[in-house]
Amino acid sequence: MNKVYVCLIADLLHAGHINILKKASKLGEVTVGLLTLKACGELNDIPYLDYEKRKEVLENISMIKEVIPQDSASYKTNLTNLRPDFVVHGDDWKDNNQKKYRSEVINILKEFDGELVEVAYSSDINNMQIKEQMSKLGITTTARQSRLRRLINAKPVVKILEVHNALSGLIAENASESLEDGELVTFDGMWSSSLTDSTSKGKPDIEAVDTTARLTTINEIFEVTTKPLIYDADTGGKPEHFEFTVRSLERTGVSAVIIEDKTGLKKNSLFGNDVAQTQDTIENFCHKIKCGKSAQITNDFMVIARIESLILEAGMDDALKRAFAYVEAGADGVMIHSRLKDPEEIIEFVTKFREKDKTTPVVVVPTSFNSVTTDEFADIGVNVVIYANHMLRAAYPGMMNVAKSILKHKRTLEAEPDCMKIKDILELVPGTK
Ligand code: SPV
Ligand code: MG
Repeated sequence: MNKVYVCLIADLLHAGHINILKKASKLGEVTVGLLTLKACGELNDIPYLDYEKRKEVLENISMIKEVIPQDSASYKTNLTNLRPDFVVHGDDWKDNNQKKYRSEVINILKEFDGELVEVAYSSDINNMQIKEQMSKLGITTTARQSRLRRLINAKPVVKILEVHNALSGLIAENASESLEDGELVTFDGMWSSSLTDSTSKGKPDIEAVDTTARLTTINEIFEVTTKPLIYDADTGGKPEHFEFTVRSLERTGVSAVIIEDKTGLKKNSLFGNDVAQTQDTIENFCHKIKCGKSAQITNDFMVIARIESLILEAGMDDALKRAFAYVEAGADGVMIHSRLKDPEEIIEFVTKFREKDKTTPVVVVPTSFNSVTTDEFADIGVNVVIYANHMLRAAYPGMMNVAKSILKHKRTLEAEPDCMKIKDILELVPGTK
């Protein structure tokens, strides 16, 4: 009997999959290599269902003899072990982000005279279209909230974009870029920044905008988006107040909160020691983390501890000591911050932290050390990169220039090239017509 290998995610099974399996089972005994969450992450295609649930469905399909895990987007390990006579795949991978894996499969099959059989892919039905339709329907609070943990587990690095209103939320939701190797890149989620939320309300970043106002903004963002959101809760306030914040965030569907280990009147970290800022004691901050963790009611919500030792020039040893203490106290992740342009101290922190702790998610906010790419952060063991203020910083100069131009020219003719076309703004938000 010939051995046939088919690789699947099998999240949303449809007629296209059945067509491939029919073809495969005619050729011999079918082994399905089911992509694990990590492998799906490499393809930027995070399934709704976990591995075991997807496996159970496939195991009950009579055309399939066996389901084995494929732990990487590359077929290499499974094909080398199994040495199948045939690999069957839809022909859509000739031009999509799986192109390079297709070439690899062809080369591996040559080693033992295997053959690649490609089935014409039904263009009227595909996963991406189904997922797009589903996301248009919206998302439940729980599905959005749990998504961040799934993304962190699945992807080498999670990319988060700052949002300060629903319109910037739409950018985080929809912006995409096709890279040279065919990979389509998008943002994974959103950051509600204390700096840009306060600034867009004309207030300083000193915890002057209360949680209710912050949540109103988030609800507006959530009305038009489906991606997960990380909330910047500044110091988290008093532990007793932080417990309520955690509950409110969870109820809204926020995935994670980041609190920083400062106390007293909070000032933005990027001032560093140029303004008076006090770091909390390890003991107090651990207590606050514990209060937050015991207040949450879902398993998925994350409390992430932000270490300000490098910002306040308290040294690397202090930063590391705090990181380990905060994890010990129950933090689901650590964020390390720096205001130096040179990424050296961030790299040193992450490397030293990873020597002792291989799993706790590490978050960075590369506003100052902006030369490092997301891929480079992934390579040193960072899990989440937050682009923390760029949407608002991009919008403000554009608006100011146009306002000045109107004053100068006493009309808008000269400002038009710097403005979006009226036709485009009318069509920007679906349903305007
Ligand atoms: C924010 O975006 O509000 C942050 C990051 O807390 S930073 O401004 O760099 O402190
Ligand atoms: Mg902040």
